[in-house]
Parts: sequence; C-alpha cells; structure tokens
Amino acid sequence: MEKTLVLIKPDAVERNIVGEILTFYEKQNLKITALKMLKATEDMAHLHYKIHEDKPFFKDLIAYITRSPLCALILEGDNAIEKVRKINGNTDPSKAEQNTIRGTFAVSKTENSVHASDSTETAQKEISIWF
Ligand code: FUP
Repeated sequence: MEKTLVLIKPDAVERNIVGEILTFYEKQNLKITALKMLKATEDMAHLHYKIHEDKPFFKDLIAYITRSPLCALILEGDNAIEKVRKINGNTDPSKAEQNTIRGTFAVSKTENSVHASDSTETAQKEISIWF
C-alpha cells in the first residue's frame, strides 16, 4: 500500500469544491487516512515548493498558496502516487483531460486546484511538512 500527499489548493477551497474533489479520489478506491484544513505559512510554502525557488513563477506561486486556507490529505492505496497524479491531470488546465480534476476545475497553471506528490521520497517529505 502506497501513501501520497495531496493539497486541495486555495482556488478550490474558495469555490466550495472540496467535496467534489474528494469524490474523485474516493471513487477510485483511494482511502483518505488524514485530512486537515489550514492556512499555509510562508515557511511551509517555501519548503513545499523549494524545487521551484529559482523559477520565474515562484513569487506568485507562494502568494497564491498562502492567500487562504487549503486542505492537506494523505491518500493510501495500491499505486497511489501514479494513480492520484493521473486523476489530477496535467499541470496546465488547457492540456488536462476533461475527466481529470484539473481538466474539470483548474483556473490556470498556478491556480490548478490540486497538488500531489510525484515519488515515494517526495511523499515522505511532503507529509512531514503538512502533518
Ligand atoms: P505538478 O507536479 O503537476 O504539480 O507540476 P509542477 O511540479 O511542474 O509545478 C508545481 C506547481 O508550480 C504547479 F502546481 C503550479 C506551479 N506552476 C506555475 O505556477 N507556473 C508554471 O508555469 C508551472 C508551474
């Protein structure tokens, strides 16, 4: 059984679509084993997005992720990391398939509704940031 860290980001919480997003995961047999809502601090945001600190979009990304509450969750299931990234869809909503979360809800490349870990190593690191 694999674990992954998911964030339901501020744009989604602001638009009252947390429940609809959780349903995407639950319907695919992923188990929610931890769930909390919080407002990300600058420190948490910097740790989480450290890999992007030199990118031109970094400042906007930090401002966005800290602007209002988000939901952090741990999902567990067979092949959870790959499965969840597939359910989330492409980072860029204009490239995301229609039946994915981002294809359905994302506003832009930055305000793209959800985050999910991309490896077991990242999942461990991200779980320790948010839980
Ligand atoms: P993903 O793994 O799909 O979340 O995508 P990336 O790791 O490539 O990007 C992480 C986050 O950086 C995205 F969720 C949003 C942000 N981002 C931008 O804001 N602008 C970009 O051009 C690319 C990524």
